[in-house]
Parts: sequence; C-alpha cells; structure tokens
Amino acid sequence: MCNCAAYNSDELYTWCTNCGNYGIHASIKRALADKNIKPSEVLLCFDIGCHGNGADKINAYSVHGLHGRILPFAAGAAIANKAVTTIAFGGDGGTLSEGINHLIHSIRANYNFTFVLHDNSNYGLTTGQASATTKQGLEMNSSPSGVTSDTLIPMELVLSLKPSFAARTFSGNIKHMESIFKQAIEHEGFSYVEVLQSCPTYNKVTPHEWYAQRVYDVSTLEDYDSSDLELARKVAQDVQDKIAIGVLYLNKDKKDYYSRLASRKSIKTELVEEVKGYNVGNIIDKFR
Ligand SMILES: Cc1ncc(C[n+]2csc(CCOP(=O)(O)OP(=O)(O)O)c2C)c(N)n1
Repeated sequence: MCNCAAYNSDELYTWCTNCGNYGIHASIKRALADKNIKPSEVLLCFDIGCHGNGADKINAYSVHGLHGRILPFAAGAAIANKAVTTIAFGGDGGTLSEGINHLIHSIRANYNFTFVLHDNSNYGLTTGQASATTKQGLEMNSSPSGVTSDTLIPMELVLSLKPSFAARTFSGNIKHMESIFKQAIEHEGFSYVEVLQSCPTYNKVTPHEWYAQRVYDVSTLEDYDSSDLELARKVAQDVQDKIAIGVLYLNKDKKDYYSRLASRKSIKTELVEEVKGYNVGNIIDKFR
C-alpha cells in the first residue's frame, strides 16, 4: 500500500508564494499514491526551469535534464524499462521553443510516457522572459516594448499531430489535475497533459482567478466525444473566454512506439536487463 507521504522529500520548496507548481506536485503525488505506484517504481524526468527545481522535492527516482531536452531522455528511459512509470515535466519556454522538435516527434512516435507541460506563459526561472505562449503585445522583461510574435496555442499544435492522448487541466484544481494525471498514467502511449499554471510573479494578466473563472470541463458538454479529433480542435481554440479542460482527445487504437517495433515482438525481457550482458566499460572509460 502506498500513500502520498511516501513521496515527501526532506528538501524545502523554493518556489514563490502561490506558484502553481505546488498544486501540480501535490496532484502528482496523489495520483501516483492513488494508483498504488511506489516511489521505487516511478521515474520523474524534469526539464530546466522553476518547475525543474522541484526535481529533489519529490521522493522518487528523478532526473534533472538539459533545458528543452527532457522528452528524448524520458522516451529512452520508457523504452529501456517498461516496468517503470515514466513521467516528464517541462515548461512552456523550454518545451515550445528550444525543444519543440522533441514534442512533435514524441507525439508522432507515441512513446509510452506522460508529459506534463507547465504552461505559466513565460520563462519563469530566467525572470519573466516572453515564451511562445506569452500573449502578444505584453511587456515582458525580455521585450519591454511588448511581445511582437503571434501567440502559440500549444493544444492546437498538439492536436494537429493526431496524438493518442491530449488533456488540459488547471493548476488551481487539485482534484481535476489528479484525475487527469491518473488517466494519463494509465494510457498506453504518449500522454500530453497541458497544465494552465498561474505564475504570481511574472504573469500578472492570467492569475489563478482569471483561469478559475474561465475553465470548464468538456465532460460537462452535452454529447462531447473525446474520440472526435475535429471536435477537440474546435474546443481547444478558445484560450481567452471559455477555456476547455479535461481529456480533449483520446485515441486508444494508436499503438505505442515499442509495440510497433517488429524486432521486439515476442521478446519478454527489458532492454535494461539485456544490456547487462555487454561490457560497456571501455566506452565509458573513453569519456573519463
Ligand atoms: C540551453 C539552455 N538555454 C537557456 C538556459 C537558461 N534557462 C534556464 S531556466 C530557463 C527558463 C525556463 O523557462 P520554462 O521552460 O518556461 O520553465 P519555468 O521556469 O517557467 O518553469 C532558461 C531560459 C539554459 N539553462 N540552457
């Protein structure tokens, strides 16, 4: 039996007061504990950023990667050991600019892990630089005369790539996040979870209250069908007035990357076990 406390770490949080990351961490812990996954059975992969500074704040196996590059790391880990639940975390900065190629190819490949996008609409750790999701025209520390580029709606991009699982949630609703994270973990394939995250320090235009007044779960819509890609694309567009959250799109028929590999058919061992038969010491020595 596992409970949330098993995931508590002795490290102190360093995030700003009211940062949306607190709720995201609480919800991830609750989702894992509720699914009875032990800390020794999970790998948490963190990108660089404010969210990434949570890497040592949850007691589990964790990796703190390079900025924008956590997705390929998580993909490799998930392929190497399918027995471990792999979850990756990235900010809108690193994910939607430096590492946007990795998001595109993770969706195409349909690697079997969960990806949580912390979308606080700015590069938080580098003190309020504009990101791809910062609203056009806003004056940010890196663009004092206002952001000139068009604003990206990440869900539109994701849905254009025909993902197998695409959900949106909100950092102010622990129960909702927990439920979405659980469904994402259960899904076999790449689970894209976009968290609309408040950033009280650098994003004053869409605070917690702003989101709270606008979000609605698609399951409350009459006849919403999460297997209908066109419907998902339609509801995903509005990120200003009525913002759709919940599982927007789900395709259970799409096979995950590993299941598509003809060379791995009927092989029962994990790659992490197979590699033990090889002596890689000489290769490692070259880098010493
Ligand atoms: C390759 C590289 N480029 C830039 C940086 C500097 N850097 C560190 S954190 C950060 C901001 C991260 O923003 P985001 O990904 O949105 O995450 P948040 O801090 O908002 O959680 C940047 C640009 C870096 N560490 N490595």
